[in-house]
Amino acid sequence: MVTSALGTYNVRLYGPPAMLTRQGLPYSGKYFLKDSEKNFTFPVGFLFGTASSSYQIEGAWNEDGKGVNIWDELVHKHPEYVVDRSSGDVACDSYHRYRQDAQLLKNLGVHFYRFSISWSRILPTGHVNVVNQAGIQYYNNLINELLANGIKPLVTIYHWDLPQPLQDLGGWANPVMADYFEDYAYLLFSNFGDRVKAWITFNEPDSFTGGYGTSGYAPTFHAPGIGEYLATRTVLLSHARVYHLYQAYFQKLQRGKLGITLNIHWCEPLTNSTEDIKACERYQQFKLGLFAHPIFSYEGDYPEIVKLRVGQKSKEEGFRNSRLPPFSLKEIDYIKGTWDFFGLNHYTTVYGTSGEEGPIPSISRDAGVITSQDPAWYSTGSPWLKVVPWGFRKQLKWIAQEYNNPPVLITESGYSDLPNEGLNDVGRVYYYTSYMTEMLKAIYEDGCNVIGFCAWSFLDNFEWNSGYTEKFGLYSVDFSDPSRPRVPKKSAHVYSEIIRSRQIPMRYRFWREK
Ligand code: GBH
Repeated sequence: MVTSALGTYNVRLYGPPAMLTRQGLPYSGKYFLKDSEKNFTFPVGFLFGTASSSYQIEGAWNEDGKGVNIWDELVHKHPEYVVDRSSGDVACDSYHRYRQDAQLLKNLGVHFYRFSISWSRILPTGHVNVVNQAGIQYYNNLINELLANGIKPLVTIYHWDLPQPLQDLGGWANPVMADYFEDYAYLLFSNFGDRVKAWITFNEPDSFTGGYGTSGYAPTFHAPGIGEYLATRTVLLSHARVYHLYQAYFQKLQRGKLGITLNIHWCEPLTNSTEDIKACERYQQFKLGLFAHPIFSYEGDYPEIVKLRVGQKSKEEGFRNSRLPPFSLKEIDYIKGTWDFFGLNHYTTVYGTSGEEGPIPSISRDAGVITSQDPAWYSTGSPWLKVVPWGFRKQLKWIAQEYNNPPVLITESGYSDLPNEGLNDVGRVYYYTSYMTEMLKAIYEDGCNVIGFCAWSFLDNFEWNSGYTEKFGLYSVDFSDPSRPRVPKKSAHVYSEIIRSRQIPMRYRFWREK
């Protein structure tokens, strides 16, 4: 039995000492055997899981009293936003097939399953005035089924599917949303907290706040350089509210852990010029630091460089105040330290060079970095996703140095099938084995405090604006068959072997890097 930053698990815990500091990396690695065998073995207590999200897998979009959320609304009213004009109306039908899902997860051997709760399924109006008991029942069933199969639930409270009635009030651009998010979280802790011991408030705010700027994500509200910052502010305050709520009313009894999941690509300087090195640092600060600095740094608040650049640009553009609304000292203090672990989604790497592109105003111009990728890097089925294992190690080291080595849980990492890759998904096998090898180097050689790894995704599913054209699953799903059969890909077998042996299998240790 071990108690890690993720809760108590039935494995022994052993990890690198947390002795990195902001000043540097004093950790020498001398406590770890340097032989190659050790370097391909996971620390005892390291946890494995796989992930999904409600809108992407559940289906049953209008069943048993569920309300309409912003993705239902987008795909029904504007099917042109999804390349194959598909929707999550049925998706993997996990609403009806959760028992089978739990069985497959058991076969995989994962310690935990990361899934998200559909706010509208529980609160159809978005508010607590109407509680949909069928929704509560569904998540009770899922949680109980997982626990019965020896799998711990890791619950994401918000993975992008805001109730439409709350969007009609402005969604995350409206600070009042913090009240409603707190009400919703209170209900979740009260109903599920006796069995759920690990919570994530938000999945990837950098992604979904894009829905207030330039991206095709719901609510596709276009206010670049303004909307994202308004939403960011509300999301950070909402996260802090829920952390404090849990500490004040639930922690003593339920003893769970709570964190947030942030996403970031590693940004490698295109040249070794000072300008490019600085540009890549800005990339980290604008995309990760914007959310991580207020929560995980000693000082709190947005990163200095972000406040400085948005302030300057806003002035140049004729705004009276910075487009990045400031936090009060009280708010800075309130947000700071609201974490038990750092959830990280990491997929890929980009090159960064100093320069400005995009609309005026925009976050992209505020950041002042132009990104590209190397055509020589291995491709996947997603244009943005290249297989760059070494970037993962650098990213982990950056986080350890910047935020004093917090416990990092990899809440997502994954690969989308190349066309016709089918069940023999060797590209995904390479992705996972090479990324995990780099992660082990970060743990053993750099002293990074990585506590677990979660593969995105459990099943092929509804990949947002890409519909069903990009497949991230360890299991393939036949979306033309009403019974949505799930079949393990080669990578599912390899992942399972890794979890059971706690090692990178010998035959995958010698990939040549590109
Ligand atoms: C995650 O986002 C999500 O949490 C998950 O729901 C999703 O299924 C998974 O990854 C796979 O994508 O086409 O150039 O506009 C990953 C981060 C940020 C990646 C936005 C895609 C759009 C790139 N995503 N990005 S582009």
